[in-house]
Amino acid sequence: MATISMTTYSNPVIPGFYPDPSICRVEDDYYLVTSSFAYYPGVPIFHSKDLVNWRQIGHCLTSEQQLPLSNTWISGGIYAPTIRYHDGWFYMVTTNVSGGGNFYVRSQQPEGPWSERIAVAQDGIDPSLLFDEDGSVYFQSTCSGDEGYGIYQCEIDISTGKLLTTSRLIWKGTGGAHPEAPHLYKINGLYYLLLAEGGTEYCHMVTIARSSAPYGPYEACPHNPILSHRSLKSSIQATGHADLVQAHDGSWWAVFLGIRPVSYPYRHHLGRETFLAPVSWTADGWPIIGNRGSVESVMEAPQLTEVRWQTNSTRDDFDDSTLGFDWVFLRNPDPLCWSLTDAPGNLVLRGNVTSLDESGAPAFVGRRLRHWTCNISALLNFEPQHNGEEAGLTLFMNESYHYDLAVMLKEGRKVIVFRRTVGSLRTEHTLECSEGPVILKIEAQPEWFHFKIQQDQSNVLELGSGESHLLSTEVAGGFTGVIVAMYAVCETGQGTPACFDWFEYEPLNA
Ligand code: 6LW
Repeated sequence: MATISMTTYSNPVIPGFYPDPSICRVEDDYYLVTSSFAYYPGVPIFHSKDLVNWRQIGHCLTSEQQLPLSNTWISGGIYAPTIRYHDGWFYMVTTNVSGGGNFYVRSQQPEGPWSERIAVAQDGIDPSLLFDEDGSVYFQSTCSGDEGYGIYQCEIDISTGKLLTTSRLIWKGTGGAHPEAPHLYKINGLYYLLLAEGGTEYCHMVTIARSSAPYGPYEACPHNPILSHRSLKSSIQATGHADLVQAHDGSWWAVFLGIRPVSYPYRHHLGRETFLAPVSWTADGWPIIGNRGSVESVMEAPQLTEVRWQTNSTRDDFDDSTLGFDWVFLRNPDPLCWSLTDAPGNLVLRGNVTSLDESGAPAFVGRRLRHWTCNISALLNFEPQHNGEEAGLTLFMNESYHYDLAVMLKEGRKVIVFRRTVGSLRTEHTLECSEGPVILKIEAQPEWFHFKIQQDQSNVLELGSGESHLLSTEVAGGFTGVIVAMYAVCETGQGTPACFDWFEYEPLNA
């Protein structure tokens, strides 16, 4: 670990589809979790010593018992998580909107293993926890209850998740749409309730209120919103869904989600990403995020000793017995569809009947697209035997919006297919392909993706390109971001082994 003093840092601190961040501190260690929706394992957890340099140390949800996802839609599954530390235990509370509702898992080590699900019978999403000095544990979530839509709270027995009190409305926010993402803090004897309002798009904002008692009455901050880019023409938009943390040097910081639209009209395809900003306190005791509620791409760094982590190699040769933390499956994976041992040094995928157009669990191993400009490539050994079966790479936003570059058996011939699926529209280009390995290449630029192949050291051939904005959230909808994945499909259900020898992801002018 290198340690140097920092002067500035760049936002987002965790690029790519890592939304709804929540953070906690244990002495001089920081831990952060984000939403994961229909991807598995769920709830990635990151570690930092300086709030700027983050490394993923695992996932909180790594079993089907913790995370049942079958047939959930792509933006279903796991919504916003909260991570808190108390009395030697880490708690991660979240919602599976596709089964089970609010629950938490706990662990004495942040890297896990985490416990089985502990359900909490309060409705809604965006759950959070406050451990009070008197031993009370307050559970908040945003829901529509018998007192209308807003932030509800109850007390729970943290050893069982059981409710000890009824759920009561504590604040409806300042009047913005969708009051959500509550976090309750006890600071200098007062209870501060942080919210997101306006919806997670371009009207997003962070608001706050405080009270001398946990159930209120809450007085809204006169400086609200304490963070919003809704009226700014900034390269960073939709800032909201924040969590506060006091650093070990006493300074205060906020992590929150934001988006980086590529061009105008605004369209973003990397999803909602995790940003960092300093928090200042007004003379009348209110926190303000960033520069009077706005943030920049480059900001003054925390006065903490910088600790950089060894950066991941740009190439994965699949020589390990397990997949790296970057890799995710789409819903709970079929164990027969992937292997790191059938052909050592390869990731082997076997297509099942689920195609990329269906909400199931295809043979699919992917990672988040985290840069506007990067070169992606993979070496594939695949001699398809069943007509129609294919294996290759996909830039996947959801089942109706994805670009695929694959080796396929079409009418008995081995071809390369470049396919664009954009809503109800589909285009397909094919090119004859000889036997033997092929390198599949995707060159990502801010506004375009270029799809190329190379065989036998021959020249690189471009099959086609696709606009990034057609895979953007504004076009495709949902809460996720583009995933680049290796995949395989076979209508017979027993696909020919597709051996990915290596996968390379090289950011350019990051
Ligand atoms: C998250 C909630 C939200 O739980 O979207 O729009 C949900 N706001 O805060 C998924 O990110």
